[in-house]
Amino acid sequence: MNDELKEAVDHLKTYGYCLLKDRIPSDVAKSLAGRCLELHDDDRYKQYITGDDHYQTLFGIMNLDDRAWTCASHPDTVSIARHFLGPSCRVVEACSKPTWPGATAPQKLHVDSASAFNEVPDVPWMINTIWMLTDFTVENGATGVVPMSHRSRRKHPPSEITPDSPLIKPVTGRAGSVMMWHGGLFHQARPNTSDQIRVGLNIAYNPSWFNNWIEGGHQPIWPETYERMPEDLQRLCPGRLGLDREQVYEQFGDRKRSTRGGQNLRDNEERMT
Ligand SMILES: O=C(O)CCC(=O)C(=O)O
Repeated sequence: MNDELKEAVDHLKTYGYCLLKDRIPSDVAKSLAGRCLELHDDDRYKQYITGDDHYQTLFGIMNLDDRAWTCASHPDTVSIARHFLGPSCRVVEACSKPTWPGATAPQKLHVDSASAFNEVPDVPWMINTIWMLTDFTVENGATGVVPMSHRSRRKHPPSEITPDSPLIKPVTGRAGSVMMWHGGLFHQARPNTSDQIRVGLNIAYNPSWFNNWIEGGHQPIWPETYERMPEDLQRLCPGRLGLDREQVYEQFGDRKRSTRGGQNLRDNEERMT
């Protein structure tokens, strides 16, 4: 690991997040942003979208655009994810997250995938990333983080941290940069008061012991997607292959939401080609 990455690891350890600037060319990032917006607009993918007119998540991008692979297998993010989660960590989801102008309310401040724990572990259970497919600015909704909050071991941020809290720091960067964070960090998509759409590509890395059912909506990698992947990416997506969540993840409790079928998504994709 080079000195720059070591510094990023130290930053993530101390503050709960780090920023890697300009990891893919900005024109590649922007063209992927354009494609993501087309997918959000396409009725065939509506069932894989959560959110409203101002902020959405579209799950399953690894199966829909191979350019997401470049981000998921980027040597720098993978090296940092492996540092925290071990050599067998895996890519579990890539989803696009646009914020449109007029999004005046921020996303709820939250922690990732911690709600099912009785006690939040003191080792990371997720290293999350958001690739800036457009520039991320203070005005257009750059992700806000509460530095050092990953050490709190809370399942939910305290209600005292209100949306206007000075504890929330926007993480800005040029298109092609990526922010990484510990799943326990309090964070949110911020309001978009600009006239530009902000598009992020959120890619999560989990350790092999983590049950991905917890994160409602996460779609598995389809077997045929896996077949087409280069070997280094296959190493990051082992085992859990299938067309929908029920085929792949252990289900538990009453979390039977977001069980939308990958088969339909695949059929739709076939109709497109
Ligand atoms: O879209 C953003 O800026 C935040 C994404 C987020 O909260 C998440 O992926 O957990």
